[in-house]
Amino acid sequence: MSQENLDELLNLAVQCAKEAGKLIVSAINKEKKIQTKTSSTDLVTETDKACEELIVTKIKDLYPDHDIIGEESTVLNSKVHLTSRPTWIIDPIDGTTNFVHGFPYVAVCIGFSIKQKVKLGVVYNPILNRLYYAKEGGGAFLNSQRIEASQCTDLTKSLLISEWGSNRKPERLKKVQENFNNFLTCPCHGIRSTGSAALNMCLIAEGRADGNYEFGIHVWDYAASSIIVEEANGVVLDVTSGSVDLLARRVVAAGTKKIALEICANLVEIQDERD
Ligand code: LIP
Repeated sequence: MSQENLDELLNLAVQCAKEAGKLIVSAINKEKKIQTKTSSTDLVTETDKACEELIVTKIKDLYPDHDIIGEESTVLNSKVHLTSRPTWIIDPIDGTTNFVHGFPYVAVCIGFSIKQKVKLGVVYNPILNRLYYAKEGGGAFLNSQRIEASQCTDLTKSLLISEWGSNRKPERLKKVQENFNNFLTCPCHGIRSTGSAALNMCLIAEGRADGNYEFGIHVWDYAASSIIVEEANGVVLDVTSGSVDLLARRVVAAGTKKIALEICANLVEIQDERD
């Protein structure tokens, strides 16, 4: 795909994210219709659905032959079909629990892949007005300013980010806690959680924190932000230390390869069914 085409697609993704952002801004302080998905802590609202519909309609209008994977149009517990074809990967609201509570870490995520490789990504927090974007080979940006990941190479001087996740099965939670304990006793300087996997990764891209890991997320939570981290000269890996696996439902992101590998080495693995 030529640079011009990639620019066109990036512009479309930004436009879609901004339009969806308007719906989020107008709904965040109002009463919401909340439904649950896989458990009582996995939420969806009418605004998630409206944002996804808006984005999908806009994309289909211009690129009817492209594939689309959207969080809310993916049937629960069904497999995601990420092929080599041009594919848009959409999370209309990453951080739905935050949205429900009016906690301002929510983001529209739009990624685009070809041959299962992410070519561009947009992550937009309309509440805090933070628009992150990147395209392959073009650097990463926050509100038009170039961003760079941190240079930290010492885990004991790092600020990490991770999440508890929405799956609260006791045996799983025990492993999540074990991972928090490992890094806290390492000791890293601290561990933060925003409640949005995508915004966590963007904080790595802008060098506000040094390392991030999360298990149990889905392709729409980390596809767009993965290229933003990479284009900010950060590192994105699978927890096995290999290349990132978009369907593995887990990711490690860091400013440097050393921190990324040390996070991988210290993690207790949590098994989730692949997307
Ligand atoms: C959320 C993730 C968050 C994770 C939650 C949830 P959603 O995505 O971004 O990091 O811990 O369990 O999956 O459902 O708000 O798009």
